[in-house]
Amino acid sequence: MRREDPLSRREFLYSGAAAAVTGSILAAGSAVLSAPGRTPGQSNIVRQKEHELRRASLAVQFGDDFSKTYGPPDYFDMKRWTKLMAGQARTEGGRWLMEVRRDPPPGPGTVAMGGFATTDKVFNPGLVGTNGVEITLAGFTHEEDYPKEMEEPGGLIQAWSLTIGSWKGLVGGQKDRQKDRGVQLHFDLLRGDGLFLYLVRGLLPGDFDKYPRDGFGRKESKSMSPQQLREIHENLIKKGEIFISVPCLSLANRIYRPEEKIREFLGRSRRFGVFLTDDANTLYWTLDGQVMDAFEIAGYFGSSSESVKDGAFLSIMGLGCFQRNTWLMDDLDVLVSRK
Ligand SMILES: [Ca+2]
Repeated sequence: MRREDPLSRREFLYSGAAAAVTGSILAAGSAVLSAPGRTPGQSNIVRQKEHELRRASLAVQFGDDFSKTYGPPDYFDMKRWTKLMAGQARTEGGRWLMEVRRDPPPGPGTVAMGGFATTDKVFNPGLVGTNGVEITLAGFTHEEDYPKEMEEPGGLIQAWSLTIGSWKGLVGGQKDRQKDRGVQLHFDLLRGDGLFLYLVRGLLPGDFDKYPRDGFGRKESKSMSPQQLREIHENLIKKGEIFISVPCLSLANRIYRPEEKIREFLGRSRRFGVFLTDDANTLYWTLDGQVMDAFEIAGYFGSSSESVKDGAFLSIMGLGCFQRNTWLMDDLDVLVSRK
């Protein structure tokens, strides 16, 4: 693990392989797909109504209320769940404590990363119909016994993600960058800077001709300072544009600041949802049951239908700068439509 700096932190968020992605994707040839865009001709009220009707008709394909406890050595249901990187877990009081640890000393330092994926593909074969996931994130805790001057402004406090993909792990961590397909909701909490939330899909070769790109993972960015890289990235967010931040195509991005807004967002139990509907041609995310952002991603999964022909995995991962980073979660539902 490297000592964190904003560039390596960015690479960590998306699996540590950012710089290697571009070449292989450019070499993959162009895929036929229409440009993603916000779902047209729908007011939020209509979109919400449609989501509620759709949601009510879905079946729980895979679920966990985390009420069972498990003994050593894993303290978790290792039949249905597969550990990713430094992920550890246990259930306590009917909830899921997902933990990522690193070596001492305590306090902000090297970023640690890990999580869990479903052992099996828990979404519909071919992602037909509607496929979604909802989980309650109740909180994040870490050790407090460290000198407060260790808290450097701009440093990553924590990040958390939900990924629906043909592989286990984050977007950027796919084994076959040409064939694998996945979508992801994630947020990064940066100290003194803000909470950055993203709805993304994996990159395709044609994306580089269509969308602006930030500086992360570019050779020519090596001379830029971390602040310059952040500035380019945040300017694209502020414009509300779809943009490339390798290895992701960022569709929706939201910044929460100042601290009160962040506390309002993360300071209580929130229910996050990611849904693919219309045979995985539309992607949206929900917060406490409300549709937040929706995008047409027609042709994205279709450009590699083999990748999800048996369904897809759900991965839940966390990154944290502390020695003990713990996410408290509950009530996971993988929801699918039945033909
Ligand atoms: Ca529970």
